[in-house]
Amino acid sequence: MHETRHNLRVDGSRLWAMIQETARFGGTPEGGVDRLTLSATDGQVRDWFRDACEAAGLEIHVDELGTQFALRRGRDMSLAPVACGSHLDTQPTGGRFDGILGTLAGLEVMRTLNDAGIETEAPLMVVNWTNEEGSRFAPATMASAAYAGLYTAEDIRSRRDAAGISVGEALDAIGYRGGEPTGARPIGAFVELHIEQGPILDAEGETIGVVDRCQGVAWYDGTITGFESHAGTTPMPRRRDAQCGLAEIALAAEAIALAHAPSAVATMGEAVIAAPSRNVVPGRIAFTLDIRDPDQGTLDAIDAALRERIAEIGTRRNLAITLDKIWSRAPVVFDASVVSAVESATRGLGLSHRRMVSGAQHDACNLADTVPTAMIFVPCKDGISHNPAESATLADCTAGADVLLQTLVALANAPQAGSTSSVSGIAAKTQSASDPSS
Ligand code: HGY
Ligand code: MN
Ligand code: MN
Repeated sequence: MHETRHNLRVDGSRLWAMIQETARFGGTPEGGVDRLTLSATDGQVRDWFRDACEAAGLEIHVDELGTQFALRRGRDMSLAPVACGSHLDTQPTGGRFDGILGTLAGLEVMRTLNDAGIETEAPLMVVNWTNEEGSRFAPATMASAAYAGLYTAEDIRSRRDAAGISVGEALDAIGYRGGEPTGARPIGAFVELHIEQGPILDAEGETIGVVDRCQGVAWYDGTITGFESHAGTTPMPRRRDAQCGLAEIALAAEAIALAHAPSAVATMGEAVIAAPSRNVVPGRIAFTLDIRDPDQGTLDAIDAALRERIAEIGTRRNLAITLDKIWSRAPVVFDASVVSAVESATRGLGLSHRRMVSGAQHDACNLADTVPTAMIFVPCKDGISHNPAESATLADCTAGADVLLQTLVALANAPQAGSTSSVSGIAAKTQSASDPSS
């Protein structure tokens, strides 16, 4: 039977158990997960994911950047797989759901289809993208960006962490430098389930976010060079205090973002004093800035305003300040047909929902460059994320996985001539598949 049975549902308890079970890899006393990409704990969860996928009859393939592709065969293996998934790496202060929900829900969908004996026309696939977070190695979403052709695998493997370890060395250390060229594996469509990581769905009491866009982002590395001097003997007017310069830059970034309220956000997430000492005026500081907004023109205006303010601060304080944009992603509009497939599946399940823009970056944003892509959000409590207090409910995770199931099967059973029109045909198919009344 080509159609998913519209009463087919995932086993939410089984999904919830996987989320709790994998949280032990890098689990923290606060109940969160600290599992930096390509760390030993990331290696452990990758092994767990590989074993669980193989136990579900999926074929595991690993590319040269360690991304794991778990393939479920379809009736017509000449068709590009319809994929889902997300990431299993976390922030150092990560929670149990960011990335993990979307990856494990994909596995749960495959298990549910196995239990129901349903085979799809096109193959399905669950992907664990390497280094979505960008915390240990920049940029974020680096593996899906390389898959989309935005970087070469060689460039990405050369990126180094604060300890000077390269991505290539870290891949080898956990045995995840795969043999498959990055980007070689076709994907027919990609749907990523993720917690919202913002407050909207939770505040409005909606169950599903039908994500049709993602805001743009710019990451900067900055340095401030002043002059180390004695804390007791250096008169205030003669100081070249890098720390005070940093403080002004942080407040300038905040003020510039507020000037573009309510959409723009600015964050100084890292600041490191070289050779810090309580009785030395700081002379050298490295810092980062993360700027986001749904509009590219606004991002460009913020860039110009930042550079102007930093130049003024440097001149007035006699500091040498550099600001390098090391990564940027323009705002993304997801594929209308896949968004419509998500919306139809959500309606078919009778779940409350709304359209929304993603505030966070995701691997889906890179996939959207080359593959029809959309996202599904579920609420997280108070919008908290990148914090051990990140939490979602079993019911919402289950609802999100059900929308993923219905969407994937409808996409996989729609005619895939590889053209946009065939993807738009998917939406109609989804309507009939998921809408009991049709
Ligand atoms: O930073 C982000 O938007 C993502 O959560 N890594
Ligand atoms: Mn994420
Ligand atoms: Mn994240």
